[in-house]
Amino acid sequence: LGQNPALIWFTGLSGSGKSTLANATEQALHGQGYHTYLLDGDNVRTGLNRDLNFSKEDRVENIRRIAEVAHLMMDAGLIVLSAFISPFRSDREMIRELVGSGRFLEIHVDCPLKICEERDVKGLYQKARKGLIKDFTGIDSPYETPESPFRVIKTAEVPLDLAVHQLVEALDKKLKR
Ligand code: GGZ
Repeated sequence: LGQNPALIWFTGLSGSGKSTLANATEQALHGQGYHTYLLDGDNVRTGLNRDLNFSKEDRVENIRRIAEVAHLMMDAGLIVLSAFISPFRSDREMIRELVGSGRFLEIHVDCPLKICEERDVKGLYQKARKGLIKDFTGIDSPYETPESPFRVIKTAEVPLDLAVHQLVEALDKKLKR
């Protein structure tokens, strides 16, 4: 199968469902014969970027390194997926320029803060509200909403299976040679 390298960039709040959506999308693409790799906090923030925290500076550096690694993987011919909050618009525009605007597929994983906070899967929002974690996105650190993403997925409204189906259909056209 001929594939056009691309970077499928999932951005959104903590708890918005980025990792879940990115994982399911990767599985679906893999099932269609695409060669993929998923970059996320589990394989990047624990290794390559374990020296970085959540200050503005460190988040910028986190995203810069991820973009460079993704770019290398694209050179190797892969469809790269990534799931990071990536809260700053300027960083996401930097990635778009680095990899080429036609190859950068920005997906806004859109879930209201209120719902992310109610779910609070890891209890981090509660800690942030108590001041036990500082610089928490959505609480005391900004999230800049994408202005013209490739797709917006409203994870509180659309079931995962349907979201993946719609996304893969839209992606397929861009990814095929
Ligand atoms: C935001 C934080 C923070 C702070 C720890 N702010 O829901 P999670 O737990 O699994 O995902 C969040 C993850 C965010 O890392 P990213 O590399 O995606 O962030 S960024 O793109 O902004 O560099 C959350 C956890 O790390 N976490 N402290 N202060 N999220």
